[in-house]
This record gives sequence, C-alpha cells and structure tokens, in this order.
Amino acid sequence: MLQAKVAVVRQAGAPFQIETVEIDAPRAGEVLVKIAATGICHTDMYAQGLAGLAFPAPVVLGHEGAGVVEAVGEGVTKVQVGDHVVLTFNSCGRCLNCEDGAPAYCQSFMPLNMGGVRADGSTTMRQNGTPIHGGFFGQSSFGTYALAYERNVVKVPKDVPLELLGPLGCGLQTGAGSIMNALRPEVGSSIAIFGTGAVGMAAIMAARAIGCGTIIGVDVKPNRLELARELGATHVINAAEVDPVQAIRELTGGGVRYSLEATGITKVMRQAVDVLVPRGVCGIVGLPAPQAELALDANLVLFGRTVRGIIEGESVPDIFIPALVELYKQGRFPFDRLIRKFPFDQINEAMHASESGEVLKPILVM
Ligand code: CXF
Ligand code: ZN
Repeated sequence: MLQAKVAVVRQAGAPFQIETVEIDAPRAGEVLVKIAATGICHTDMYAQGLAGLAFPAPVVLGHEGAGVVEAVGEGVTKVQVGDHVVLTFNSCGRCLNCEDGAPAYCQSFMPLNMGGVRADGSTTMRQNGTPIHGGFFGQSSFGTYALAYERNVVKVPKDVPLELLGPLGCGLQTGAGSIMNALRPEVGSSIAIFGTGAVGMAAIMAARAIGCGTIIGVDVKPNRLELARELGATHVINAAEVDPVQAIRELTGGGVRYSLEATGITKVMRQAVDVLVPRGVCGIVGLPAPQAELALDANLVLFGRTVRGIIEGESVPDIFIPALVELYKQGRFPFDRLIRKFPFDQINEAMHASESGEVLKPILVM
C-alpha cells in the first residue's frame, strides 16, 4: 500500500478535488504505474457529469495515462519495473471477441472499464478506510500512481517523450484506428470527417498517412478547421456557415466513399450518412447522449450504404499503439500538434479549456 495524490469527483458534475488516498500494492495480474502524465478525453467529462448516477462515486477518473512501471503483481510477465507504458482500455482476454482479436468489443467492457471496482468487488483505493472507486478504464490515471492490469498496459520505447504518449491509449487510437483498422479506405478514396476534435484530427492524420485522396474536415470552429488543413485535410467545411451535406455533394460530384462521425450529435450522424455514395460506409465514434436515437433516410441505407459503430478504433493496443509511436517518430502522425500541457493541479482549468474547444488535447503533467 502506498499514498497517491489523485483527483476525486464526489458527486455528479462536481469539480475535481486533489486529495490523498491509499492505493493497494498490485495483486496477481495487476501493474502499479507511476504516472508521468495523462490525457483528458471527453469520456472523463461524461463520467464526471454522471458520477454517483450511472457511475459509482466518489471516483477517480482518467484513462489516458502514461508512466513508468513501479511494481508488478504475481504472474505478470508482459512488463517489468522501469518499463515505460501507456495505459489503455481493459478487456477480459477470454470472451469470444477478445479471443477473436477484438478486445474493444470485450463482452465485459462495461464492468471492466466503468465498474469502479475489481472483479471481486473490492476498490483499489481508500481514504481513512472509506472506499474510493477507481479502475476507470482499468487505470484511473488522474493521480500520481495508477493501478492497472497486465492486459491494459502497453510497453512503449524510451526514446520518445513519455509525457506525450497517454492519449494514444484512447482518443488518438480511436481516431486513427477508425481509419486504419476499421474503415480501411482504399488508397485514393474519399472520406469526410465530421468533428475535428482530437479524435477527428487523429482520423485526418491517419487518412493522410494511408493515402486517401480527398479528405474533408467538417466542424464549426475556424481555428480547428485551419489546423485540420495543416494536418492533412484537402478541404474543410464550416458547418455553421454552409450545409455540409450539400457542400460535400457538390465538392465530390455526388458524395464520399467513407465518412466518420466524431461529434456524438445525432443530427451530425445523419449528415455523415447522407453524404455517402451508394456502397459508402459511415463509422460512428462520437459518444451520443444516453438513450439517444438515430433517424436515417431508409432509402439511402437501402442502396448498399453501411452505418457502423467503432469502439477504440478497433485497436489491438499492444500492436497498434507502438505502430502509432513509430508513425509519430517518422513524422507521419504528428499528434503533438494537438496537445497543450497543464500541471496536474490545474485539472479543472484543463477540462474547461477542452470543453470550450480552445485546446484539442489537454495533458496533465504530474
Ligand atoms: C469510450 C466511449 C464510450 C464507450 C466506451 C469507449 N471511448 C473513449 O473514451
Ligand atoms: Zn476516451
């Protein structure tokens, strides 16, 4: 057992409070990581808003941690003390989807990543004997230490700045993997990306890296659209100024072969389907509001169009995260352009900067 400084959310919508907790020594299969830095992803804000309602509270969130292995539990062989690791989503490794190489669709995804406790019901942290929920995405990385699992730690090389790498564990692999693992557009093909936050930008960089021909970024914020262009969009559309469906149809002479929806807004999801040519494929990665329903033009779907959800870029993290690090080193996935660093104790300011759209990917440095 050791002490850690963590950011606690005590009730729905309450700000993060930096507090001291006791964190367990790693049990069998667990890995204790000294966090160097952690990204902030919109799912953290989503969970903050539902703490004590859909998620347990008090809780420590954070799911884009990067750090150094401090200790390993019994039976852990994948990493050793001193290794640099990125923390990603957790999965069971035993269900049909995990066995089939699709851990993002682990049949125990929700309890393992959002349950707030270990499989046996115990919490990994406490404060003067009172349980504090953790294990968010198998990590709870908003802290100086995080307890993760052998399944969701990914070893990364030591010749890249560790502080930058946390977002590869969620937002960046979600965007890049949606292109490289899930949609797999052909070289020269056309794609429209709706929403140019961190996920959409990662998708744009990936689309460029694999040789898409026409890459259209759609957003309502001019500063983001400008960056989208620099990162690989061949065209950008401000949906606050023009109807993006009409604009994309005109620009492409009928529509795009692929689209990716990264806003979570159902009206935008429909637009992302409406811009497809027959046989086109739309990937949905934005997190919709609870119980949101999606209305589509049924006749458009009839003509061979596909609409499909994508979780975590359908990544096999042990393979895909090191691949993205390699692309970064080659200058072909310059995700550092999205990042602004904040000291850990400015976590609430960092959240606001992300929500306002001012910062694409905040990183909290411990
Ligand atoms: C999440 C989105 C909500 C479902 C699980 C995966 N992705 C990342 O934050
Ligand atoms: Zn996330």
